[in-house]
Amino acid sequence: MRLRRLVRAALAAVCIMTATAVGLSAPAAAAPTDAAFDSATGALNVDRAAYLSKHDLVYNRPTTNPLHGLTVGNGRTGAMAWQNNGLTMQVSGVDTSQQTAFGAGLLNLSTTPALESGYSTYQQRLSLYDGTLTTTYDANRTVTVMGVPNSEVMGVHVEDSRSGVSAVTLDLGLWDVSQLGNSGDVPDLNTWKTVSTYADSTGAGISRGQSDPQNFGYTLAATVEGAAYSARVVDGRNVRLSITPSRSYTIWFTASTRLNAPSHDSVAEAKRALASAKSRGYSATLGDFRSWWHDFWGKSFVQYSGLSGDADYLENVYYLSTYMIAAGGYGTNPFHFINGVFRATRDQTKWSNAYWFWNQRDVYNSFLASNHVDLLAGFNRLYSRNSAALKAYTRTRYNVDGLWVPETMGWDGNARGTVNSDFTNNIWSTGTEAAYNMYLQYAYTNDSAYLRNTAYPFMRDVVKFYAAKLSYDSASGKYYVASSHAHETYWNVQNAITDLAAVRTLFPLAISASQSLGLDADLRPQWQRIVDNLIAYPSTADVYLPHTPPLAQTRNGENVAAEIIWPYDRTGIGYPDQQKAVNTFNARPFPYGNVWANDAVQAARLGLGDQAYQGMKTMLRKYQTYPNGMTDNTNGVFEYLGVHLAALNESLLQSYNDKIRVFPAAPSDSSFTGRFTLLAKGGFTVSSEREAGEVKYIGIKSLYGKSTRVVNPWGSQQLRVRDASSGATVLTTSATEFDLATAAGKVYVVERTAKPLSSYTSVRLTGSANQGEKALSGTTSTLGMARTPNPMVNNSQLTYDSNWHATSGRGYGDYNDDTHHSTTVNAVAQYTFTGTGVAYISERNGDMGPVDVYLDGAFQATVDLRVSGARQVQQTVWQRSGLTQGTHTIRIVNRSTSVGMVDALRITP
Ligand SMILES: [Ca+2]
Repeated sequence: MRLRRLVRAALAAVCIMTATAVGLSAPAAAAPTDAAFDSATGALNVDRAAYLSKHDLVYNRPTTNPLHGLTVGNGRTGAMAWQNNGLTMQVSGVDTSQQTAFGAGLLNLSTTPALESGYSTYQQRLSLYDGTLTTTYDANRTVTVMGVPNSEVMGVHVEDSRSGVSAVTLDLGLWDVSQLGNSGDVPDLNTWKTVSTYADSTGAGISRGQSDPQNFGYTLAATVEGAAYSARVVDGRNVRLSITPSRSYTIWFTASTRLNAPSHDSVAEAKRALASAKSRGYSATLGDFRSWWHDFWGKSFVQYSGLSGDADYLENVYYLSTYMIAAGGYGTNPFHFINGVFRATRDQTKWSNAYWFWNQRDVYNSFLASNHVDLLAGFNRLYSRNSAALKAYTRTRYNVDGLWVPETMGWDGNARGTVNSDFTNNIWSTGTEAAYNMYLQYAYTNDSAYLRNTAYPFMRDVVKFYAAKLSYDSASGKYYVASSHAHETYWNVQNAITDLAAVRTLFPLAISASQSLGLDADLRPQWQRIVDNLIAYPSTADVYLPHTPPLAQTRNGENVAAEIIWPYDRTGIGYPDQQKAVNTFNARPFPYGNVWANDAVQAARLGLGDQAYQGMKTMLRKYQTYPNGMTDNTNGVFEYLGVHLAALNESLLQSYNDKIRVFPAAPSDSSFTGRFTLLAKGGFTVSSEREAGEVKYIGIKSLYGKSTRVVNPWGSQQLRVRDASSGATVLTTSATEFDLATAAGKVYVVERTAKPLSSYTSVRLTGSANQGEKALSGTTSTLGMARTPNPMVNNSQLTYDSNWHATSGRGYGDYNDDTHHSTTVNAVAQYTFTGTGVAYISERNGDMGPVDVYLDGAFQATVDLRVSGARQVQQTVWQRSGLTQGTHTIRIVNRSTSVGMVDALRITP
């Protein structure tokens, strides 16, 4: 994905952070005495309702900021909720417009007197386990957002026992769409500027895109259960339900799509879907909805905790991110990496509607291990259903009988975004990534019909593209790539490592699949000849290179050479070139350089547990800026959340190379506790626990009866494998790896002979509900909101003129490990706050100089930031208290060509 040029330059300047392993001390901890494996089910024994309640997002004060709205969804439809004259939500559906580049509309529920008046306690809770968003005002008002599971219908249930409520109003509306820009690549934008409305005895709605020739478009509509109401059209883009005040009622709303509606009639579908939900009723539907989410969470489990709470924070982000992506991941179209189903910016979108594969892969990768292969299947369908169009275009563009996939692809397979961009127009490797994902869908599900009918034909055609496009050097007898892009970062280069990795990944799989399926025997010799005679990866003695040197101009911020580690799976722990891969990782040019940086996943793959842990923290410090888990980054929304999911999974379990390896990249700190039940390639649900540095056991449930290979987590200590149902010992070994034949449905326990599972006390994992705001140490990242706002304002929140520069990741101990600085006389920084006092926080150092501080336009003091001796951080260099409660502006003006700096402000309420 293309970064804007300025951003790219700035990143190159400031990303000086190196991937240092932090010296986590490991004090001796008591050996663990309990274990949670359930030998009967072959999974961890978890009270999920209690455990997941630890990770509820809780706002203890209302937010009026749409960008901070909490996210609630049902698999196809999502809403972000905030308070603006009652409950306001922007509704989005995964199929509502061309890849959801446009939002569906706004819903507002208001009462007289207002919901948010006359109360003393407030709590809004996103319950991940139930999938619900509940707002409670005192003990007499509760508003619960939920939905019909995996549908285009959601609901708002209100319990309001206040006396004297005189009016309840539900508004559905759109913003002004007359100036709408064509960010959605829509054939006729007028179809999206035209809004129609209805209001009748069944409810009211608004529709857009009704004449879209591709059958996109939708109807946002609502009705009421449990209270009388009247419906009316307010104006050309707003409709209203006036509801008779009642103690208990439910508003059902839908963003019904033409795409998924019979005869593409979204108005009829909206009315049908609303009537259906109303007929089923709130109580039964809530039960359905909770059950759907409970089943979802029952597929897997992770615990990644300790390290003074920071690991727990990463675990919280894991569950929240899983929820957010799944909440919009079951549509006809995939969850888009930016547009998703959670937006609060009306129709405004930062990127087009097209799918950048590099970014989509981040969103979806984790769902293999977390046992939601059906989610990845939705992403794969985008490519498989367009395979005919892609093959036709490959013929047109390359005159090749094969399949090339555009890195940036439209919903219908169009390549406009790729071929019109210098960044992407010569990338070849995307087809392999798409084909490999299809193969992995097969490998995790054992769905041989899918392999035969969908995955293998796609793989074969991508292989045929490469076989036709590779060059052959008769002098050396080697196949090579004459000219392609090493992804977006090096253009028109020889032997892009991504292409060589693509061939080494896909060709052997295609050969093997063609053999097992008994297909294309005539093609196999050529494919094998290419594999056997492919040129080596470009490299020095120490590191892999992104392409044959000399290195081309850098065009984007991707660590291309490290791609062979992940997602191409060509090296990792235990490979002969592991050290070279580690060197390549350590020498990567853009550490954590953008919102889709997958460094932490690669660190985990290389067994660098502390770096994977620190890398996840670094990504959140840099990008998780909102208390709902989301980001203010202008180049992405959901990628860093997906990368986080994959990095955490790969820290706990790896199986990409058909070996089950538990805790390959756990943090070294002895306070770390890891537990999981995750899906391994080949069809095994694998459970294990690691506490105080000790791996207790491995539990393996075989889904399909395949054989696997297991890495001994205790080195060469003797272990045995027990059949959990009979208790019989299947094998005993001291080998560092061993093969395990399994029977479908059976559970196996891998345990040390010296300390078997039976020596642990059996426990059930539980937890208690979160009640407030969480913070990630050393960062400004928070989840949830406390009753009173955080008094700290980071440097990133001030307004600066162009003479200031952001610096981060220097490791000196600055607040959030970042600052702004200037060496320009009269450079101005300022910030407007509400409160009675302010403190200015900066470093002091020998190379720094004077700055002037103004408050509300009046000069306050000249502050000298120079100090002799060691650098001092987070110093309060000036402060003022006792101001009139209200709005004030602090201005900081640099006075010299020495360094002036802002690290943070601290506001007194
Ligand atoms: Ca700072």
